[in-house]
Amino acid sequence: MVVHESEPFNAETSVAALGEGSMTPTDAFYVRDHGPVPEIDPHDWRLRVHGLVERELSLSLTALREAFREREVIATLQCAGNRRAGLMAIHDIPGESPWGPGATGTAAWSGVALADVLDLAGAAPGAGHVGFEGADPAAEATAGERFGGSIPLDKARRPEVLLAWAMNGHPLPPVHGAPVRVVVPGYIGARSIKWLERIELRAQPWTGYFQHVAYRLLPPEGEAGPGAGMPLGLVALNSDVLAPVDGQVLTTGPVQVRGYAFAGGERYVARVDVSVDGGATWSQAELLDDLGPWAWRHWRTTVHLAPGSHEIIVRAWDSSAATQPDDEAGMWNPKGYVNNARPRVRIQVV
Ligand SMILES: Nc1nc2c(c(=O)[nH]1)N[C@H]1C(S)=C(S)[C@@H](COP(=O)(O)O)O[C@H]1N2
Ligand SMILES: [Mo]
Repeated sequence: MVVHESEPFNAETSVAALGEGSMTPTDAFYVRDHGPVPEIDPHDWRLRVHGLVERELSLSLTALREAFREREVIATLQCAGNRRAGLMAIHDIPGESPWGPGATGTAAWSGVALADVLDLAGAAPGAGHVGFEGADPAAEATAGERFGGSIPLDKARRPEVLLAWAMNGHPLPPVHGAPVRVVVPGYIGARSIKWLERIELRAQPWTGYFQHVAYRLLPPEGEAGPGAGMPLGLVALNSDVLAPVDGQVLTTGPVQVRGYAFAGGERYVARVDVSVDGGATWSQAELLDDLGPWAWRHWRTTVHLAPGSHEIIVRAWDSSAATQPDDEAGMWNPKGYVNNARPRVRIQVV
């Protein structure tokens, strides 16, 4: 992993580990923590469900496991700051980590459907959003505020949204949210709250720091503040190249170009195009393992290049016929979120 910060721990999956396959091994999966990993005894852990509900609940891990059907979903998590390094190269972003392409990964998550828990609690009239709160206080926010966020009730009722206790067939490791985390496929990673302790049905979206101040897209000249900019939720179509790497020197012969593409939201990756002539012509990459509607697609293609320097450009397309923006500079924003510009890799062929 590439470590950006040791306390709190923040590290991204290396390009080499991403390139090993479409499923990301747990020990290489990126970690994004805003505070220290809380110590939670799974026997004492309770999940409180309250707010605009017909019945308040307090559920132990055993109750969760026994009262509801276990489900598994393969889903890609992607941090809103994935690929921020590309934006920082244009103009500095103080106080934020220079995440490369590895603030994303795909795992098999198992647990119960949030929808089943919500059915038991019953949504009271006026409930429109489901808020989640973790056990970890974060230094960035007002003293004592824990990490949290919300999603619309309509999304919360979809079967793919999990309260997960396992990742890739093993209990969740502490850094990934043990004993139970939320997994919201298609949404920015920040809505997949780790170390979940509280679910609150609300009339309005979460007003805590991590949704009302942070994880919002500001205009280039904007300043962060409560309610400033637009809240990020659904992930935007993105892709990156895993091989060859920028600056690599290759010998003449066929060159395999590989990478990932993630559509986000409820869209899927429809096509990935690769250009080796500055975007004048494009060829289509082969889409690899289809892991279902909530996962990225790895892709690959082979190109032939004459000796000299070349720039490889990639553009993914999604099922809404949208493609990635051409220009990284045009995506710059003060917090460095949503860099989904077409990736470009410069290589030398000798
Ligand atoms: N409680 C809590 N949940 C959290 C966070 C956090 O700091 N605290 N970070 C969020 C962010 S920004 C992301 S991208 C994902 C990362 O999940 P991972 O560390 O398991 O990869 O967790 C989210 N859930
Ligand atoms: Mo994130």
